[in-house]
Amino acid sequence: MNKYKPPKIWTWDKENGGKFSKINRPFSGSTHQKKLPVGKHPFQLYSQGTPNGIKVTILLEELLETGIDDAEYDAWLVEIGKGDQFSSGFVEINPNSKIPVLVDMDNEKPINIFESGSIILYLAEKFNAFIPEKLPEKTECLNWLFWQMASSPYLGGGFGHFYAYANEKYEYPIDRYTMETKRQLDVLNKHLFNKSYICNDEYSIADIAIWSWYGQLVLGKLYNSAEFLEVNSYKNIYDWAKKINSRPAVRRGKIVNKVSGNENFRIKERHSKEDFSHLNLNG
Ligand SMILES: N[C@@H](CCC(=O)N[C@@H](CS)C(=O)NCC(=O)O)C(=O)O
Repeated sequence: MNKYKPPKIWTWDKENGGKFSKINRPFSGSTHQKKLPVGKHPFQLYSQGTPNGIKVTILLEELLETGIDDAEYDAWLVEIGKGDQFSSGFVEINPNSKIPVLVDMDNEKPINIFESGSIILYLAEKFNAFIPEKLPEKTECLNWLFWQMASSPYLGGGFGHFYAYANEKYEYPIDRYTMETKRQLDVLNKHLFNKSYICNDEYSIADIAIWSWYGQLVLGKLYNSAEFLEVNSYKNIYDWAKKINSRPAVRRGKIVNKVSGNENFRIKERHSKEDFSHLNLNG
């Protein structure tokens, strides 16, 4: 039986907290002065290749794939494990100190966009692509985009944190968040029954957002948890995830700003399509 009794007032214990204990703090703001680099393209992305980060690089690569050259971008690495998200330059464009952040320079005054859902919605609307035009279909797409934004914190911050990152493993939070993660997988698996894509049989930003978390999870790419969660039992998600994984833009987008995994399939920074040319991304 755990003897912990919360004190009257919580105090910050710097050493207690697992993988991110050295960088997370109970307040906001910058820890050091540093300007952000700026490249030559219309979009400047400050990010890391996490599931939230790759939503944006996948969409930018999809836009480029369809011939929209105005979606050219520089992707700068913000290494969150090293605390780069607390630089003065980063906090100026996102007071919440979380990647990804996109800056649209193609405007009288640059537009800062944070929250991955807001970024991909902005891009889809700006280029009128990967989002349905008519309100009923668009609403269906946004339902699922917001579903992902609201659901994944239970998967990442809940399940992923306690199952994979926490120093000590506790049954209570792992049970609670595994239950919720499996419930979400079941919702998605049922939704994808007899469907090619998340909304209206049309590949959209909802697919990109959901694939980055739940697609990768079911393909065994997150938290070393495939067996524990029995991801193979979610057959409709698996088929959909495989299909999306084979798209050339997804193959490029998912490796941008990556700092972990196979070293041969990582692009630290992306400044042009040539950055991928030495890689065989067909396998
Ligand atoms: N809801 C936000 C979440 C962003 C987020 O949590 N980013 C993580 C990486 S995936 C981060 O920057 N973590 C750094 C930190 O917590 O200090 C979004 O979708 O953009």
